[in-house]
Amino acid sequence: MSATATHHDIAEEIRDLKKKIDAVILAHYYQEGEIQELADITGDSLKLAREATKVKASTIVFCGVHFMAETAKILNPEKRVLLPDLEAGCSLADSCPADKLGRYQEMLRINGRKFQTVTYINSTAATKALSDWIVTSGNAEEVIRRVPAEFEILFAPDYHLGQYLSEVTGRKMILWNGSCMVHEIFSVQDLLKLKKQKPHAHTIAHPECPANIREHSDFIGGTEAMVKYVGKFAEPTDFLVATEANMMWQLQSKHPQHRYHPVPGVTCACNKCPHMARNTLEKIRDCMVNGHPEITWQPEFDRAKEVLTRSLLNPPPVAAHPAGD
Ligand code: CIZ
Repeated sequence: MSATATHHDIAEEIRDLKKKIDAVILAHYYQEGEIQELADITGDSLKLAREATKVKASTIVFCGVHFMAETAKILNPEKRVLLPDLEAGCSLADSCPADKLGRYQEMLRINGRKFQTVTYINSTAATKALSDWIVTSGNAEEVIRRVPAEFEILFAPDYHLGQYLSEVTGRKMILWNGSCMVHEIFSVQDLLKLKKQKPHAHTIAHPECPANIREHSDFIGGTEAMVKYVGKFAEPTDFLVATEANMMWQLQSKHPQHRYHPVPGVTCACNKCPHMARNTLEKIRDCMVNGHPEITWQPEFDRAKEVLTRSLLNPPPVAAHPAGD
């Protein structure tokens, strides 16, 4: 293929490669639209982790960031998992290295605190391996309610998500001081300006947003919950959206009757995750041709697998109705 191959040509190459190497493409909602369009499955971390366990193909090409591809590998050790750019990281995962978390847990134990560690999926496998539970924005409330009441909760690494979960579940939490570089920078002044310009618009915000954005929102939820929420509006409606800007593509494609307006950041109006942006069509094609970068099994994956399986794949059974009901 020549250096001047268009995106259309590369997309065609990728479609051919999927058959040739027996691969499926999983893409997060924060990927560029052209990548989501090519994917066999799109979703948030929870949906993608669950769907990865149902994949029949021998190779998963994961278009997302490192911790997501790592999760797919951990839950499917027998599959080959390719990540187009190994450097696609996460500011939240970086904020909570396993050694630092381990030292903090040790300090709490020495001080006689009885706690369980609940960790956001945006974390490394080594950090997950030190945790009792893993949550995503899609199942966090449900998992928090599974933590026995006699334990305090150490919530890592997202301070804002932890604060939000503490508010909605009433559980006191010891909060790690991490944040997402994208959700952290929404400008409340610009949101208020936008709300004045569009007084009938509904504001939907991700729980990774700081409290000053959440308190001006009509709905707070992860990306999957946002898709469901806007789908309940039959009439064309304006939505002000406070999450990664590529989510607009997914909302537009599922519910095109509405109008979506990204809430601007303090320094720019785009709010795109620079890590997600590392994956490009060219890199997707190249990883399928070359068979790398590949996520390979690491010693900490065994323990991370136990926690991930319990937290994401084995929700508690729905309470049975008493006999005679
Ligand atoms: O759960 C995820 O995938 C993240 C990181 C955000 C969201 O709500 O989709």
